[in-house]
Amino acid sequence: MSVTAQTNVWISGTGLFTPSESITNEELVDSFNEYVRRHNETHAEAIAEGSTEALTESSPEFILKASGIQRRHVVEREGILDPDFMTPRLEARSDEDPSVLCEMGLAAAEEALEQAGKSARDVDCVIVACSNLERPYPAISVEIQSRLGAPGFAYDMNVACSSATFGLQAGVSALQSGAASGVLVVSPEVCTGHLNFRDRDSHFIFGDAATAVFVERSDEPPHPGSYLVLGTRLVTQFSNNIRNNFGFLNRATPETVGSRDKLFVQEGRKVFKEVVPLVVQLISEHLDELELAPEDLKRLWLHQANSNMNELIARRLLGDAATPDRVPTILDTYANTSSAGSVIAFHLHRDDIAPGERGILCSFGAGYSAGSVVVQRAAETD
Ligand code: CO8
Repeated sequence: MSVTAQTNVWISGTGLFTPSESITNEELVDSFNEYVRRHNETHAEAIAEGSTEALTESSPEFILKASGIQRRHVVEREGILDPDFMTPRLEARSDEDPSVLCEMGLAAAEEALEQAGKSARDVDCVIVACSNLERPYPAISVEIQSRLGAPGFAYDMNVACSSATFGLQAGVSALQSGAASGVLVVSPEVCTGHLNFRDRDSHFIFGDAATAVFVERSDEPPHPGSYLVLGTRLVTQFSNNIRNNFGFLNRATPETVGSRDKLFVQEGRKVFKEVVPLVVQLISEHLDELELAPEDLKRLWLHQANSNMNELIARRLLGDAATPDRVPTILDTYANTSSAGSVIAFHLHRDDIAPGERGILCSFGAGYSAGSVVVQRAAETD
């Protein structure tokens, strides 16, 4: 499904919240390997008998080579690095305090509004679009709306790693239909809360961050740094290769509570193989529809899951012209922040785009789901 902009809709501000704490690959692997040593020592007899398998250590060299990740920002590092706990440890909050996602999202939202030169009065729709919501209700978006003091309406949505681009499409549609005049799409991601730090295959993949994008309707560019949305396009295709079975029905089958599938699990190789062609097809079809060619894109702000995956996507689209500056990487320092990834790349790597030049935000992940948003920097004469 795609929407080609008929009314001018602009991205006029973006914001990023980065947690102050971070973990290097070496620190993460030290903690994981200590867990492995303890596990193998405790189960030495069963391992010797062959009734239990010994766990294998992780390595920082593998992580960097397989993913491009060097470190990740996290909401809380001590709990993650404690081999007895291996989960972020957060203090309980009262219902009167802002929730964790609200606090992170609010920080990003305030920066996006400041960049756009707008206040909360200019926002009449808040969409929280992210992979895992802290609670079912009340919606985090309504909490953010209330704390900002914005009128209008708000709702939460989840399309895993593609949440932000799906949220942008919803925002653009609301602006074009007249349902809203200023939309904040907020993506707070505490990926470490649903990552199994005891799983060697995936313990290194994710980090935490929050982003916000302000979109508005206007005949003229709101300011010279604004980006006109030329079109959005979405696609989904069911797959069990990335899955998390945590949910409210777990308590109805208590014998399954706490099992491995109640956190993030994936078949990483299959995801790599199947998602690359899906994304290349999505971008190619979207560009065709807009009568553009890959060469017309100055920058590809891609989802940040794996640097090898992004290189391959870029090479299939651009050939030898797929240089690192054209396809920026932020996952070396942020790791995979799910829906926030492509927006972080856009937030940090767009100042050198010249007036009138174009680029694409593209996300992809569980579902499978993929979304693209083609944008053009305001021309000088606009
Ligand atoms: N240390 C050392 N060696 C290791 C480790 C490790 N930690 N892990 C695996 N190995 C070994 C394996 O045992 C294997 O050894 P052998 O060859 O002897 O069998 C070898 O390394 C190769 O293993 P893999 O085939 O698994 O390694 P890959 O090269 O495929 O790399 C990746 C693994 C990095 C996971 C890669 O497959 C990948 O990035 N795939 C794409 C994944 C992707 O894009 N997923 C999207 C998920 S994000 C999303 O949709 C959002 C979900 C919601 C957010 C969830 C938040 C928690």
